[in-house]
Amino acid sequence: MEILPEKAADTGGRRRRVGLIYDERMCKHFCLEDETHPEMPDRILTIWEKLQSALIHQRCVVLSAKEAEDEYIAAVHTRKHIDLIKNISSRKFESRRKKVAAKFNSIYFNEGSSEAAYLAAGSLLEVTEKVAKGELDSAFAIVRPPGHHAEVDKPMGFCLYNNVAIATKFLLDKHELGINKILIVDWDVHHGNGTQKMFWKDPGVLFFSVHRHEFGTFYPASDDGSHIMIGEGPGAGYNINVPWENGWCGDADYLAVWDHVLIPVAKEFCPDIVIISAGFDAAVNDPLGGCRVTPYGYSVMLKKLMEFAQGKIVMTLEGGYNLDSLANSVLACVEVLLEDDPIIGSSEAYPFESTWRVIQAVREELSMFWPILKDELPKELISRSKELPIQILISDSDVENDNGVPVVLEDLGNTVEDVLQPFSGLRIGGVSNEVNTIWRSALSKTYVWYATYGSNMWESRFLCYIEGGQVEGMRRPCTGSLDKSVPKEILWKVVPHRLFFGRDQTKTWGPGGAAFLSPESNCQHKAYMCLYRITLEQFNDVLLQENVSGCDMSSPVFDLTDLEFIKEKNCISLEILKNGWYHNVVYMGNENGIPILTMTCTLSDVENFKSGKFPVCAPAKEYANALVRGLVGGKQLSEEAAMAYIQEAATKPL
Ligand code: Q9C
Ligand code: ZN
Repeated sequence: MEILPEKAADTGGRRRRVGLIYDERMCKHFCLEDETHPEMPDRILTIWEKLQSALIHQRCVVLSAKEAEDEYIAAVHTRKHIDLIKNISSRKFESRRKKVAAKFNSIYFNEGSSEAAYLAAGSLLEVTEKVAKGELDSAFAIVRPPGHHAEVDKPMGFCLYNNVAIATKFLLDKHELGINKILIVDWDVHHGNGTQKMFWKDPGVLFFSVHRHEFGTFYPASDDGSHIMIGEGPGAGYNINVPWENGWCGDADYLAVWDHVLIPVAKEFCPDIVIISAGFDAAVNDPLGGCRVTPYGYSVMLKKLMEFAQGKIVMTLEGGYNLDSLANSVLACVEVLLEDDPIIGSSEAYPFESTWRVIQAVREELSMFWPILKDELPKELISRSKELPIQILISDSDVENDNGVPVVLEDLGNTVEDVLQPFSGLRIGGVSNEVNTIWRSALSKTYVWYATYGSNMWESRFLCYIEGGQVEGMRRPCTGSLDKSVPKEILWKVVPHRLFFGRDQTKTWGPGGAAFLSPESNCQHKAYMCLYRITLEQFNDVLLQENVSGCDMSSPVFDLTDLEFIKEKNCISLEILKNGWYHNVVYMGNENGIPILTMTCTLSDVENFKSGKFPVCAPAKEYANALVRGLVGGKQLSEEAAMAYIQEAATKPL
């Protein structure tokens, strides 16, 4: 249990004036095609009802919503973008609305969108001005659509206008308000890409975002949210990203970031006002976020920010898609804005190991600009960490659904597939269970040749699957196998199979195709294979790293029975890995009495590549380099010959 003492803005004994703004006209924006779309009207309605039943509205200053004036919107958005949002709801746009929305990333429009967008931006402007002037101590704008993904010239990620950017620019431009330094805290689970870009070179705005990043694979899935994105020119050092490596982050993780990054920097920056991009999709049970922040956690995060700018805090809603979690979290925050009392509660004790790693990386990156971050964190402190709840392995390949359409991991919500972890302290098989040590010890006695034809021909790359780690060109580290002993033998073979490249991108190498080997042999073809002698236990760990999977490893994916089966039938498509690209294990005969196994797609997948249902795609440069390194390092081909070999496989029609 923790009691956080009251040391926030002193109002000299008078009650705090907290502004609240809400308008049901913002419910008129909704997704016609899908009424279960997470960014739904009920989000703000539920919040409002919650505050009313807690009689909060009676203790606040309730203001009426206003539409933003174009003048203020134009200070951050292009004319073209403003015209789009202004006109998209008009009758003459009706027939085109859906098509226009489809041009953008995660956007829908209806006849209520324009009005809602103007009200969301305008409402935030309204309370922001009042807080800046001191007419209010703080405020919460209960608005939608959200804003932080919206960029200068486009809507994105459920966001039409960038409400926070509009309010921020308004304050900076209205000099008589005397606001010169603005701290934006974006605690939505997603990176605030739009806001970041708008103040990239501006030292008057300290933009801080903590978000799931997972090495650039979590929405909005780009490198913009990386910790090395620190701003530019005069704005260098005024952009701070804290990118989570995994889901499940909770109060302890967020508070560690507050204590060891945000608060020390904010003390130094000394903002004139704080604006919070308050998404609540990092809340426990949120269907998109996969994190675990409790209402208590949010209230402590907020309380710690009330020390700044004499408590001048403006909060505005961004994401948050579990209606109960959302309403409870907002309520907890408004109570903090209202109360002078200390807040009482408790949450889990320790952050993840990855959280300390991220905090250290962020501190190092920014220590040049914020000397307070130079000190090393005490060993004692960072040695305490909580364990990830379940073991999931990282995969090379993306997941696809039955239609062959790639599934964005986030769409799977809070499931295990969503959480990938690159820890060296491996927890394969979950918390701890004897059950899985039984199959492991059984399979550890059988050897196989794992025959590779892609980047795993490069020995150092393959070793990442065994020992863990990351090589050049790889976007994120591997977990490795539980048994980290290196292959007993390596040998090369040329086989009569077709090598080709398909898919648009991989999580490990980025854009560009991945290698596949046609499962059927044909004497016209020639493919190089590098064979590693490993145990069947290790082969299971490799299979899982190649095919992202939510299996718990309490039983093997490919066992001795499967081995007997494919000796007979040549291949087996593993049901449990059916969404992975390399779910088909193919038997390619024996070498010194040891079976040769490879993993590739199925014959029916090959048909889909032929017909164009699955994309064929030349390998990305980084990925092709990995193959060349393998072939050259294995003394199979010269560099030129290796490049020609890949070139041919990439260009010859299937
Ligand atoms: N298949 C906010 O929380 N997910 N925006 C798209 C695509 C978009 C979230 C998944 C998530 C946007 C404000
Ligand atoms: Zn979000």
